[in-house]
Amino acid sequence: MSELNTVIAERIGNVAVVKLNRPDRLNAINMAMVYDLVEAFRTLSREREVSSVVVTGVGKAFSAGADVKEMVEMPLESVVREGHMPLWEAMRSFKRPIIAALNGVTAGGGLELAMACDIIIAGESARLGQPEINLGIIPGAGGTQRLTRTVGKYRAMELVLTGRLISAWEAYRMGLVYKVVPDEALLDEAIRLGREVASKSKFAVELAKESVNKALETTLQQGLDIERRNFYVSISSEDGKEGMRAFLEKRKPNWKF
Ligand code: CO8
Repeated sequence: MSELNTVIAERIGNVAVVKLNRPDRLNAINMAMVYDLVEAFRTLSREREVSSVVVTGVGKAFSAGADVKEMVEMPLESVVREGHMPLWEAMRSFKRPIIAALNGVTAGGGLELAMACDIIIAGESARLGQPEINLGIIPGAGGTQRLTRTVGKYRAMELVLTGRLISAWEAYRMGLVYKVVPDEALLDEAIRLGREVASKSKFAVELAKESVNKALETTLQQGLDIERRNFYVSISSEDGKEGMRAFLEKRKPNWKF
């Protein structure tokens, strides 16, 4: 992978690990990091063997959000023109699962980055929230939308209006993270999950990921239509036929795609 300054990207077998790497700024997301993340996802999307990506932070934070020092100086025109959109587009078009492993403070744009991933797992010392209100601003990349769809209006409203950071366990009880593990086990657990996904048909995983994500983006009927279409595709695909035959013949499937 080409030289990245604010992100470390490495491969552990079929799983890629992307680490936000501005630990002295609690991995605050500046424009350089936006472009490094875009580059990392673009490169990984071309690497066929990579079956899933784990995103985590170096040091004691996942990310404390957008870099306030940079943001306060940005004229409106630059925010609108350059903004963070390339990052969300790169993640949205990435077909394989992205697992967020929250290793500490996950705030503002940091939580929005986590919520743009497909699965969120947290170390027990993680603290999550949307503290933008304390800066006199509001969330700008999913903190009022993805959060509300995930935890419901009243919990989201409390978090967005007070800026309170919650513990990993409170986030778990809200359904905002799927699992809490001891801090020292976090990365291993995220990679283990990535490896488990790697053992499935990549083609089926892509169809499944797209279908689940549509549940948050469409009406129920549109989501059901997409699910049905993807189901038809899966049962007609080579891997689908292979998986069903392998089950009937009591052997391990041999995935091609
Ligand atoms: N931006 C820039 N620098 C930061 C940020 C940040 N978001 N967060 C922390 N830092 C810096 C601190 O200024 C400090 O620098 P220094 O050592 O020079 O004083 C260093 O990182 C360490 O931070 P703290 O000493 O404050 O660490 P604590 O453990 O005491 O506190 C907190 C941790 C509570 C997380 C605290 O740092 C904090 O409140 N940070 C700001 C959190 C915040 O308000 N985030 C929201 C930012 S706005 C946003 O994210 C909008 C998103 C829009 C969409 C785009 C997303 C990509």
